[in-house]
Amino acid sequence: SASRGEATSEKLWELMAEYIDTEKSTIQKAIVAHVEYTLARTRFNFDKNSCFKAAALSIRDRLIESWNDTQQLFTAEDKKRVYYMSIEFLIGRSMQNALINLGLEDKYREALEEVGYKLEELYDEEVDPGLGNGGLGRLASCFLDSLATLDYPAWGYGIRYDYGIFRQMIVKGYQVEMPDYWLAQMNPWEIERSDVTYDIYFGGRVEKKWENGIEKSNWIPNEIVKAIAYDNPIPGYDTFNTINLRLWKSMPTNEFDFQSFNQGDYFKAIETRQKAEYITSVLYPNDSTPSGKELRLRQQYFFCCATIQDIIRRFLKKPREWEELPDKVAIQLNDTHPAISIPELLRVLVDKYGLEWQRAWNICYKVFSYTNHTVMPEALEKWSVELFERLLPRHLEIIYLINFHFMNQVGQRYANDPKKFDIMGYMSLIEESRPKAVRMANLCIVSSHAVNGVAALHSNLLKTQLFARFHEYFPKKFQNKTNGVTPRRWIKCSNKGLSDIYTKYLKSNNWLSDLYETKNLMSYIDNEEFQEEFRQAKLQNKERLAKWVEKECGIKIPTDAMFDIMVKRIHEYKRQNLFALYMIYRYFNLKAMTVDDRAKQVKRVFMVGGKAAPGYIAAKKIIKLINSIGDVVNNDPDIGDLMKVVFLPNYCVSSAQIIIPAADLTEQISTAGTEASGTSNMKFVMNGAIIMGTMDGANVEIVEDIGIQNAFIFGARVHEVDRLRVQSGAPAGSRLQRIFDAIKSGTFGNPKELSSLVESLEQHDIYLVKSDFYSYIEKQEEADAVYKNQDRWLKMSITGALNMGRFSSDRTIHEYAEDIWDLESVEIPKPSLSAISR
Ligand code: F55
Repeated sequence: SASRGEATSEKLWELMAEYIDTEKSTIQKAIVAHVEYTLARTRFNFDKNSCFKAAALSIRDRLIESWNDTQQLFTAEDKKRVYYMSIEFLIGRSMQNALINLGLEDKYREALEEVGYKLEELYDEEVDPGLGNGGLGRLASCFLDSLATLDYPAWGYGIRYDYGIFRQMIVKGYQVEMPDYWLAQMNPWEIERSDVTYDIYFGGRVEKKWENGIEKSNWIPNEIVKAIAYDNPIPGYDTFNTINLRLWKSMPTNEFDFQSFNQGDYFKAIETRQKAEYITSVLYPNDSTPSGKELRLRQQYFFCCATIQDIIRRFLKKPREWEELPDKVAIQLNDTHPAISIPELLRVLVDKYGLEWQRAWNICYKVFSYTNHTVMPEALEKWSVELFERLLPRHLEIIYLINFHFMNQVGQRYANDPKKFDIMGYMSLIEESRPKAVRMANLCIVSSHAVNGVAALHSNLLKTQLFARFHEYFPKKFQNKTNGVTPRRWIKCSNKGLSDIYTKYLKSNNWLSDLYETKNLMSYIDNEEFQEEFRQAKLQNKERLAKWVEKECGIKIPTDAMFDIMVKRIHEYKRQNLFALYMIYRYFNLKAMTVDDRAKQVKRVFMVGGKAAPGYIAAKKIIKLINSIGDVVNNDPDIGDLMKVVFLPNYCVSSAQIIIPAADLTEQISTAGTEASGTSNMKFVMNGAIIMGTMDGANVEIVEDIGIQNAFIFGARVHEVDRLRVQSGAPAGSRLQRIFDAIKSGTFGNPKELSSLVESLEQHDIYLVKSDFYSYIEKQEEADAVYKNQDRWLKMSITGALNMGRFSSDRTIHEYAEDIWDLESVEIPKPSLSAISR
């Protein structure tokens, strides 16, 4: 734009500079122009929603400016870029984030106020794009925010689903899933790139022919679909850099069904076209168990194939040696969902560009790296060989070839080991089961130069348990990259009170780009004014949530009660059931007390939010149980405000921004060794909540930094879990048994539906709910005791919040850039407006 590139017209520069200056009137003009000419509404009569859209479009104009400059400079500088490939990006709303990152929130607020609109109300007009399930998808979005903020040359690649994660409704206590057609209204942020399209092949067969003594493979597909790019600008904070999230949508190709049309089978031809469009229709709502469905594999290949073509096209803009690819391109695989990119890149190098196998392999290996997000073996992706062969015959051959070479090496390495064949069987990319299956994690480990877990504990488990053999074989490949979250969205956007405190006492906004700065405020820990401001900020957040709960659930909750919150996907390993058992325990205790004793108890509001995968029966029953507990407790006149139980429907990024800042206590209670990291734990503590939790995932590192005395830690440690599992059929103990019996006898909901929840604990209890129960209730009592001493509680809460520097995703991304990607930043100079309109 203006200050760079070859000058053609001074006038043009002047006009551009005027259009993006930050005068109030400039902002207003842009908005009104969009109301009239983009949305075709009248400037005298436009509603809140058109005002939102017009404002969003005016922000997008600015983003396009910086986005273009950024891409131009990335290309000119020709530095290495990282491509973050993820089948999910849980972006959440964009307007406030964009304004904050551009430094224009106040300007827009003023500009809109004069036109008669409240900025905060416009924020609520935006749909919340839910193109992800949970932590994994949200992590990808926090990473993009940090990549842009740290000026790294980076792109995100993913899928533009028509239907995001389902909208959860609670009907009579049950989860009901509604389709989330988030594109019903225009998406003001995206830019359709009808010029950026690629052909994607499926099916068919592989032809072989010999050329100069080398066997050549030619894939003859029997299906072609088109991928079309949609670009989403991602602005960095306090920088002109704006990076790109490119999401692919599937479309039919015109050429291909020409045949069917010609043969006169009109309906067949239309059907083929619809099948092509269907690929990117819907996000799979499983957050741990892979579906194994053909359509899912199609989605994976579709977005990987388009992405690899796009990356190679960009690489080949200049004449280069293929060996330069790893100097220009790093590809991070967010779990195994994009793993098919590996054989795809090899296929392109070998079949299309004629590289020898070994040469292609050496290049490929340096390009890819893989992040694992789970230790649970049943969550590892596998694809049946039969399906693979039918859909991607050439890729299956390539996977067999990778495996052939790898198995040779493993065989040599363990030549004299009596367990040689067991070891080979375990490390093979192919599971010799019935049906035979491709192990996607093994493919990723073997073909990447780096493999990382997402918290220290998790990364160690990968090395010692899940991938122990691989670690022995490739000891240097394994790394840890503890997750982080962006403080822009998770403090600044969500918690105005706390943000104002930080900026006031630190006398600058620097903490937003260097979260370690907040620990300097520890010198104020005994300062009463500071304490009072912190307390007030929390209270206001609680009032905001109470309003939201009343509106969404019709339940009034007291804001002088302790807000005890657990929000995350519903899973047995996360143990929402343990939380529910504690609610019942507390309710029974209250009921057994005299009125006088009751009056001395800490008031608590228990809140649970989260979606269950539609096919996950046990998870759905847990939702029903919690709602049933609420029905009993909330309507018991003996209890009143002493205790409330609320299920927060449709937990999503935008509701998280209201829920998390309001928590006093947060439940992070997964069985030790099951939660890879967790990221809401970080968001909660940053916002002043205290963790009630186990020594699992990133909890371990959080308490390392904030001090274990500033959290309530209970339960079996990871080294004890295996031993305890052996005894997990043991009886519950009388206090817990009484709760089990109450559920089984119908005190909370229909026992025909809910007894199975109890029985699975009585019989197997693989997540150690029984064995952790008593240490859990002990810690819960301790939490009450501390809460009674509000001074002490406040200090714990403040100490936690101020010591979370390490859990900014800026720190995480910096480590990836240094240790895995070998990436340098490229800062886009801010165009100086005066220089432009000189
Ligand atoms: C989605 C689809 C499939 Cl097939 C499998 C898993 C998922 C998914 O959403 N996983 C997920 O969210 N994992 C979580 O990743 C977070 C980010 O690393 C971790 O903090 C969290 O512990 C982990 O469960």
